[in-house]
Amino acid sequence: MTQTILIGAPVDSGQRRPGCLMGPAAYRVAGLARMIADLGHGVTDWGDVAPVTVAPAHCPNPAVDQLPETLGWTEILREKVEDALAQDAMPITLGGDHSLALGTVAGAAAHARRIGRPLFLLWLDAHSDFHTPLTTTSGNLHGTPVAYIAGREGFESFPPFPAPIPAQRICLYGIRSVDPAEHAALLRHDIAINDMRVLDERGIVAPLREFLTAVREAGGMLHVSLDVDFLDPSIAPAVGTTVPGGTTFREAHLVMELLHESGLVTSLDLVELNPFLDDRGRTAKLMVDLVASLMGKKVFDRPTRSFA
Ligand code: 6HN
Ligand code: MN
Ligand code: MN
Ligand code: MN
Repeated sequence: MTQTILIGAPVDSGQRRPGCLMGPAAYRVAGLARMIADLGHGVTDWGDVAPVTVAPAHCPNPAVDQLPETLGWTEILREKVEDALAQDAMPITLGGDHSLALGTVAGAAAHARRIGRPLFLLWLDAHSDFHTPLTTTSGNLHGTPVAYIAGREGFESFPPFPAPIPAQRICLYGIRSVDPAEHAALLRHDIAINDMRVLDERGIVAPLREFLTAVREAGGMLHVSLDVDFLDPSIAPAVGTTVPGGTTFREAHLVMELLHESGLVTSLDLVELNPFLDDRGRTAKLMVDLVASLMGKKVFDRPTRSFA
């Protein structure tokens, strides 16, 4: 049994299509807390948090949008996730756009540093989110968290990331849309890039098992950041940045089932759900079902009998 803490993060400053701020409400309506409790876990809902007000910030790249708002979210979410982990609970942050991971992963990293354990990051996403505020052309800061977490330069207006995660501990999974500046930067970093080409060829299981083995052998903590667009848009339409060729229903569940079996996940983000774009709640419900698999829901508790 796991103690979970739900942190509502109605963040929409990381991109420009309104709607992500309704994400936490949609997860609650879809029954996230009830589902977690029914699986036998503890669940406490901290409600929605609000961003702190920060001093005006400047960025040399004029394209960058809503920097002070994002800085305010980063600060409060770092604090909340660190607090939840300090209570020995698993924080589940209900987004909100992906810029919230600037804060949530910082909180996990601060906690990991304090207790002396290495932190690993699994990024389930169509995008690499490896821009810095200096390289982004869209100006949307939801495209930047992995670069911040990996300790890239260009985040001078942000608080220094606590103990940046070495590239070897970061795994991108499901990637199929990378901007030229991100591509060039990724070539200079030793991050595991499991793009859809790799997953098509090797299958969804093998690369994940390899990563989980590395986490286990290092005695690591594992933060999982799940972007709705990891999923194929045909099953998950409620996201502003759909990219064709995403994971199927079963592939995504299998990822969650393996994560559950590993027992390694210590914190989780659910990001980029835009309920305004949803089709009768189906994306919100699918995300809740995926969390159920991650928290141990399965069809049978014993393996099927072999007829060999
Ligand atoms: N996400 N690379 C594009 C940009 O605007 O920088 C898309 C970013 C998507 C962000 O997946 O959370
Ligand atoms: Mn806004
Ligand atoms: Mn993302
Ligand atoms: Mn994405």
